[in-house]
Amino acid sequence: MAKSGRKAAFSALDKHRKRLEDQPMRVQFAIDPNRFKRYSASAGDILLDYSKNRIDEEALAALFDLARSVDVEGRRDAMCEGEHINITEDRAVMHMALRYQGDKPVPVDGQDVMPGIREVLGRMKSFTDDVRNGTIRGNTGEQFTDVVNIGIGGSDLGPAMVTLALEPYTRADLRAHYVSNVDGAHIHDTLKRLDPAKTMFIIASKTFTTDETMTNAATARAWLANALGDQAVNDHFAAVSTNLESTGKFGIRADRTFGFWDWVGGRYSVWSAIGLPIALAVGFENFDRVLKGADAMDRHFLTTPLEDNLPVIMAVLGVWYRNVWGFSTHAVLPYDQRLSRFAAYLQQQDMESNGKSVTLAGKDVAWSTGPIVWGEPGTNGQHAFYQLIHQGTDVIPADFLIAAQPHEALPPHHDKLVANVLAQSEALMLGKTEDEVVTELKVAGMDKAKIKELTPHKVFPGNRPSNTLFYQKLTPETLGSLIALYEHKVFVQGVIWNVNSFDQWGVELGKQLAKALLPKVEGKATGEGHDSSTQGLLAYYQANKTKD
Ligand code: G6Q
Repeated sequence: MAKSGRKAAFSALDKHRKRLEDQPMRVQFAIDPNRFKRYSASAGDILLDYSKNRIDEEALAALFDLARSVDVEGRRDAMCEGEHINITEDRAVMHMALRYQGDKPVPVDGQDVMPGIREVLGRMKSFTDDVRNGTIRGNTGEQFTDVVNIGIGGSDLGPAMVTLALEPYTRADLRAHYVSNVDGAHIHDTLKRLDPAKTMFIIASKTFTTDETMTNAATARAWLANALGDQAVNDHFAAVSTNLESTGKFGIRADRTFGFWDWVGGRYSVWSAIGLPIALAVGFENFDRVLKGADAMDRHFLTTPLEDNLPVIMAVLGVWYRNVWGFSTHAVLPYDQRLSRFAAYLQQQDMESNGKSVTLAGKDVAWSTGPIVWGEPGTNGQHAFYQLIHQGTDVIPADFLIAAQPHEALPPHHDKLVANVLAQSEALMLGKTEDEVVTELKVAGMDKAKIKELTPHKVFPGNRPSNTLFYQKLTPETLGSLIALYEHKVFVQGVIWNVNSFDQWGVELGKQLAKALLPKVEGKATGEGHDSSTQGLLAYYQANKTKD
């Protein structure tokens, strides 16, 4: 579809918005007892209830028409077939191959990538098995008790999020830590509790050039060598990278180096050897279950008609709110404490992929693209920012996530958690009218004048949209499926917005900027040529960096 075509398509959806403005969800629920049945779908054990959205059959049909008209299905097939859909980096986008469970060849640039993937997975299995069973030990013969993954962005967020999510599958005697920030506090506070003789480091970097990671790796190496001698580096370091020359130069032996490929984007790399710390923490079998769960979602995405396709449904709803209703943020609210880093993970996934303002053809987009994604687990969020979601001036579409079964037998915790998540989405949808508030206050025995004064403050507009994702239990398979679900949602939205979801020039810019400023910060060069703000801040730093 041409650029004007997309713009026209978003405008054409406006008539549906206008119609639905007069039909709040609470009215639609009242007149249609089948609304939940009509607007829910599932994939495996994941149920998506999207009935609490500002939609009706006509609006939804128009949204699926839009997805078809921009050829979501064709673009999806192009991705699977290894086309270089990441056009600015001239790369294929093949993270689905990393978790593919079938036996067909998966060609990229004329070569089947599956043997290479399986070879690395096999090596990951034997390495992680041997560390976990004590066959591979530290330089002094001690069994490893702590693994420190040093990486940032895509080489950190995925494994850190997954390790937290799969806590029930971890062992108390083998802990995973994640160091990412170049702020020395991060590595300092991590290492201060660790014993070098029992600590293994994984240096995770696709490029093996990222400054934060290389700086942290050098500090870790010095810490280890200082305690155990230089020769110990050999036994205590592993690397995950596509740059095998640089891992070798760093001194990491070949049999402790795990490769991946340039057709895996950083934020899509948790399925690759970047998952090594996950496999160490929860065992390779459980890591493999994550892959299997993701593959199951891939099959769903690739084969289910758009109308029943979870990622597509979530994608078109997101486009509906972003481009037709003008809502600019999207909240991810897991009622699952172990998904406490899920929103942060999705923030990268979504905002780095679709935070773009030119089309694939390099022209300015004439419509809004990726929303601001944010969130925290419930119920904690309820005692903080939910106020704004209920009564603020912005409407914030939200995804609630909840398991039917907890991992721990601690009644009544889980029933209470479920009661809270259901109560929130219901309250957001229903709101509370003036009449309801007045009746409530009268019943509470309040006098007329006070009721008049208080009522406007206690009214809730309602009609605030949400999806609920209900799953049986947060198992490795379910987690894999959930991550893949959001990956595909972001992909579909990128197709609708006509942007390249697979490059990240804003991130690359950050990698260059600090390098140029460092000599000036170190005092080896003056700040001349910079704006007066930067010069003033540099001067403040020089004056204060060593002051008592
Ligand atoms: C992800 C981004 C970015 C990247 C980091 C780390 O898609 O490109 O977050 O993962 O900048 O890069 P390296 O793995 O190369 O160190």
